[in-house]
Amino acid sequence: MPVEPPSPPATPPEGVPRPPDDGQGAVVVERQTAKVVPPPMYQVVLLNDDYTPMEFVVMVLQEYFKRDLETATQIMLKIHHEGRGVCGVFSKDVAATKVELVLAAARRGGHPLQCIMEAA
Ligand code: TYC
Repeated sequence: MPVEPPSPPATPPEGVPRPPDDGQGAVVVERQTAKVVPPPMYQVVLLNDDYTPMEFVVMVLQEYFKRDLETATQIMLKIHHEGRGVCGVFSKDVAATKVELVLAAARRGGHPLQCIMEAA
């Protein structure tokens, strides 16, 4: 004999919110305003100086910001000519980690390269 699947409960189980009742036998579903706010984003910026080799900056952009050689070279030249340039935009934690990694690599290499993060 086939077994019938259990029918769903007539009322939602404990803890499950119910739609409001309008008192006239109709169920009113309220429109929810969007509550999900996107996380604040931060841009990681490299600053120009007179001593860090161009090749090192290009390597940083490739290694830590996953830029291809052509894009990395363009960004490096923009920094060289304009004083600063955006490497990428990230969540707060990721941006902070990138800054730490870039500064650590620069110090290991003996370069004065500066890297900062700022609200995007
Ligand atoms: N200005 C440097 C030079 O002439 C190159 C450089 C580019 C340094 C970008 C830092 O963020 C920088 N060697």
